[in-house]
Amino acid sequence: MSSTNPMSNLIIALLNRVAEMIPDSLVEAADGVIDFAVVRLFGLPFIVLGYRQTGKTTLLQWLQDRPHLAEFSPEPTAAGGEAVLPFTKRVDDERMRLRPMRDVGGEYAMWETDWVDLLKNVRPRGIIFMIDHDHPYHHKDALNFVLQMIDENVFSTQQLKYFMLLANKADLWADEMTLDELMDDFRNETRRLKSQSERIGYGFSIEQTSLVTGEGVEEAMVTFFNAIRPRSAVR
Ligand SMILES: Nc1nc2c(ncn2[C@@H]2O[C@H](COP(=O)(O)OP(=O)(O)O)[C@@H](O)[C@H]2O)c(=O)[nH]1
Ligand SMILES: [Mg+2]
Repeated sequence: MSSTNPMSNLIIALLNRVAEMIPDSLVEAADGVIDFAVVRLFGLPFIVLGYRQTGKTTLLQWLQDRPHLAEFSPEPTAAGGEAVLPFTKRVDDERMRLRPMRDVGGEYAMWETDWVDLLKNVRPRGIIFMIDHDHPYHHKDALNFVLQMIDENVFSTQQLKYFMLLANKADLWADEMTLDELMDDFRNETRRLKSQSERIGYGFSIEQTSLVTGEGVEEAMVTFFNAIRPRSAVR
């Protein structure tokens, strides 16, 4: 379309004039409404990461209300991961549409590929990072990788509102130690997480869960999804 067309020129001039008249506060409110509408339509974007065998697949099953059997023992998630379609979940008495996109594996070889791709594709509003009581050095590596990945992918983490670390499998360790004792191995990483959250401006918390007994899971998910949902500016 040629911009020398007098009608187009008039329309453009009018639109520019209207744009000038809209106060910034209204533009911000409109951003809020757009976020809200996009999430309603496409689902709340979040990702689940963590070293292998920490319960990522089990958590995604739990969220999808797949009945959790005691003997439920998913196969290790293969390279590339598995697609997870958006689904609706009742959280805190509200129906929320959730979009985790993929269930990825936790092997070292998958971090640079599947984890980075997932971050870029989802542009998550929240990250759930899972650990358990075994092999703390692997979880430390994985957590450091994720914190580094957040720093290196500014565009993909623009919407990040919350980082939740789940110390899972509490049924296997909580009798022997407290959450603080478990997290003792992660002092440097916790400090790094805290300082990054302050620098970039996202919230974070560390929660104890067991996907086998259900301990702490519902509460953690309510906190997480409430922290990352956009709120409509209009009521
Ligand atoms: N005891 C115990 N086992 C769990 C818990 N959560 C998951 N598991 C088991 O740990 C194994 C690995 O879980 P999975 O979800 O496949 O981990 P992923 O590799 O991170 O996806 C499976 O056998 C699960 O049944 C938990 O809270 N407690
Ligand atoms: Mg898995």
